[in-house]
Amino acid sequence: MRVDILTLFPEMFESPLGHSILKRARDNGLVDIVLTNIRDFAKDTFRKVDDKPYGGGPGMVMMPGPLFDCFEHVQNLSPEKGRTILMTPQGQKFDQKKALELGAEKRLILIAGRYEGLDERIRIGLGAEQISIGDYVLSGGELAAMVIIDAIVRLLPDALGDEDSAKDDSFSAGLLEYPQYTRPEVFRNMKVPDILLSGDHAKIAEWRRQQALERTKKWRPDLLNENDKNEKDKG
Ligand code: 9D3
Repeated sequence: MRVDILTLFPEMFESPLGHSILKRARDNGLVDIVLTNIRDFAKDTFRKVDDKPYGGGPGMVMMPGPLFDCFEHVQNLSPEKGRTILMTPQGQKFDQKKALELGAEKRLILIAGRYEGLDERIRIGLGAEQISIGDYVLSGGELAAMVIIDAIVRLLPDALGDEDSAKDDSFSAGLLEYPQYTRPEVFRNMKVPDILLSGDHAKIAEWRRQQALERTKKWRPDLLNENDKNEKDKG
């Protein structure tokens, strides 16, 4: 998979993309991530990419010219057309279902904006879909783009080590995680549940499923579907 990122702050991406799962996925060639600085496509000597809003109002607006030129340049870096995504607070909310869907694409082109907004002709002219990562205000689209890349790349086949499995992820199963324990057996008077030490794997699996269900009911009832709600407390 190839992911292009258009941004005014390419340095912001270096650390997240240079560690752990994302680093390994890149090193192993599972994903090719290419950063392009929108400012490199500014037309004047001051490298200006924003301007005052027509009609007045606070803040600055991202100009269409540099972004369009940047986009056209980036698109031509690879023959695959790709799916273009504009990071904006107005977008559809990103979730695990969207991560799975985007993870199946051959190429993504993510655009991270800054300023109070983008010139409306960017949205219209690029024909891009818009994605938000949640209902809170960020300073720009960069962190949102990183969230999306992280969620997508870990789903690529072979991105995770053998120990890990995306199939086990709580949101894939639709439930929160069951409680986990490691050594020591007793910590500050709190004991590991006996069942986990019993060696009875069928019982352990059933206990974990029940715990996951309880926790989801208590903490995230919005995640439960009708089947889960109707499942009687057994065991
Ligand atoms: C004055 C109205 N603001 C909209 C709520 C203006 C505004 C605030 C913050 C415009 C852009 C931004 C920067 N945010 C993003 O670019 C962004 C974002 C977000 O703020 N929250 C969740 N997802 C995203 S994706 C991109």
